[in-house]
Amino acid sequence: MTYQRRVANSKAKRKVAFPKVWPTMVQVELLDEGEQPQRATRDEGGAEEPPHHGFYQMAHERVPAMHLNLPFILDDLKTETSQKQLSTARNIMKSVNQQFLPSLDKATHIEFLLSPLDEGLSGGFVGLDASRPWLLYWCTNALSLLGEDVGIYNDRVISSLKPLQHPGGGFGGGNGQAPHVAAAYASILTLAITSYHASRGLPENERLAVYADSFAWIDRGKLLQWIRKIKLPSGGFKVNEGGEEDVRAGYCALVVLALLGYDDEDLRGDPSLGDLPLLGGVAEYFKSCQTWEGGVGAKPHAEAHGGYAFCVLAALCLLGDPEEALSKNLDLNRLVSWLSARQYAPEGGFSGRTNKLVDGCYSTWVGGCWSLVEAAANAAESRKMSTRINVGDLWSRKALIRYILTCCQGPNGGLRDKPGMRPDYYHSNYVLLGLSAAQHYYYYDDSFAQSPVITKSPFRHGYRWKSSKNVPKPTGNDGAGGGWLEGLVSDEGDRVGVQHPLFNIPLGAETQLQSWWEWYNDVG
Ligand code: FPP
Ligand code: K
Ligand code: ZN
Repeated sequence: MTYQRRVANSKAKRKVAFPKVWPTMVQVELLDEGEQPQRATRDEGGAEEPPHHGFYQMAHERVPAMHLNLPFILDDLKTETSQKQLSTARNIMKSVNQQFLPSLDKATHIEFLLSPLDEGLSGGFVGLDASRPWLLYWCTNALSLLGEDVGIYNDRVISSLKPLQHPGGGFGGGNGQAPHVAAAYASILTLAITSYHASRGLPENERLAVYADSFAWIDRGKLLQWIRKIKLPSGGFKVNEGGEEDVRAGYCALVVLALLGYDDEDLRGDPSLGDLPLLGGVAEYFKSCQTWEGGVGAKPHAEAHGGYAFCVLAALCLLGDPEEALSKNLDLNRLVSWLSARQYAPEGGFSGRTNKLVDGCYSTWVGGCWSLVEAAANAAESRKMSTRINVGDLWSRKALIRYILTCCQGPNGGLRDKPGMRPDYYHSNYVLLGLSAAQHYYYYDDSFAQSPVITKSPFRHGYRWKSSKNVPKPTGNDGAGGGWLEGLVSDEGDRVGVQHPLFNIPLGAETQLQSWWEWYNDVG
C-alpha cells in the first residue's frame, strides 16, 4: 500500500482530518553579518524610541546572533498565541542595539514606586482593595532593590497592616476582610523589609524596639490556628477557608511560619486538641505537582507554570537542604530541561509555560529557580567528586539582563512585562528581583553555626543563603577554579540589591527578624 493510500484509508476509518499540507520547518530571513537590526518605532506597536530616557552604557559585548535573529525553526501552525509570539520576537529583536545596552534608570523607577507611598493611589486602584499588603510589598521591596531606605515607611506600614489582622487570626487583603494566606504572606514580608531598614545601624535596644512595634501585635497563636484550618489532609493548602487549593498557598503558609519564628513543637501541635502535624505530607504534596513536562503545576495534574515552579522549589528548600529537598522530591533532570526551555531567543527573557510569551515577571518566577537548582547540583557534584564543585549556570544571565534593560523599563519609570505593556508595581518588583538573581551569585552555605532560635526552626535550612557579587564560572572536575563571569554588571550604577532567594526580601532581613524572636521568646 502506498503511503497516500494508507493515509487515505486510515483517514476514512478514523474520520480524522489530516492536514492537506504537513507542517513544514520554515527558514526565516537572517540579518547579514554586521547589518544593524532596525529599531521599532512607536507606530509598529511596541518598543519606544529610545527605550527609555536615552541613557546608554558603554558598548556591551557583541550580542550573540541567536538574539538578533528569529529562530531557524518556526512552527507554521497559526494560532492567536503563535502569531503574538512571532510579533513579540520581531519587536524585541528590533529593540536590541548591538552596541549599547541601556542603563537601569533607577531615578525614574524610584519616582514611579514612591508615588503610591507618598502621594497615594488614584481611584482606579479601588479594584486592588483586597491587595493592600501586596501593593505595600511590591513597592517597598522594589525600592529596597533600587537602594532606597524604606525604613521611613515602617510606622505607616504598621498602621496600614494592623486593621488587616482578623480577630479570628490571620490577615485579610483589605480592612475588615476575611483572612487569606497571600495577604498574610505579603504583610509579613512588608514588615520584615521596613523594620529591617528602619533598624539598620541602630544600637541593639533601639533595634529591638523597632521590631517590637512591627511584630509584637501579631497574634501568632491565632494565626497558627487559622493556618491549621487551611491545611488539607493531602498535604496541600487552600488560600483561605472555602478557597482554592494550590502550591502558592503552601508556599505562602510556609514562609509565614518560617518568618514568624514558630518551632517544631508549635507545628506539631497538641494532639489532644485534634491537631495534626502541620507539615505532615507537605513535601509529598509538592512532589506530586511535578508534571510530565518536568515543570510544576498549581496542584496535582495541572499545567506546568513558572509561577508555581518557584513556589514549590522555594518551599521545598525551606524544608531541607537544596540537594536533599529537590533531588528527593523532584525529577531534577526533567525539571532542568523544562526550566531551560523557558528562556527564549531572540528575546532573552523567560516564558511561564510552553508555547507562551516571555514576560518580565518570570525573571523571578523562573530566574529565581536557578539558584536553587544550581545549589542542589553543586552539592551533588561536590559529594561525588569529593571536592567543592561549581557546575556553573544552566541559563544565560546576560540574555536575561539584556531583556530586562532593553525591554522591561517603562519610558516614564516602572518596570513591565514586555515592550508595549504598561509598567506596574507587581512587575517592577519581580523584574528587579529577577535582575538581582542574574547579577549575583546566590549560594547555600552549611558551614556555620546558627542561632538557637533558628536551630529550633523546622525551616532552618532557609537561613543558610549567602550572596556574592562575583559569579563563578564552572570549576573543573578537580574543583580547580574557573574564574569569574565578566561583564554582567558593566556599570555599578546598574546593580540592584541582594535578596533572599526563598523569601524574596532583602538578604539579611530574615536573620534580623529571627534575632528579634529570640529576644522576644526569652522575655515572654
Ligand atoms: C498565568 O497567567 C499565570 C498564572 C496561572 C499564575 C502564575 C503564578 C504566579 C505568578 C505565582 C504567584 C506566587 C505567589 C507567591 C503569589 P497568564 O496566562 O496571563 O500568563 P502566561 O501566558 O505567561 O502563562
Ligand atoms: K503573563
Ligand atoms: Zn508578568
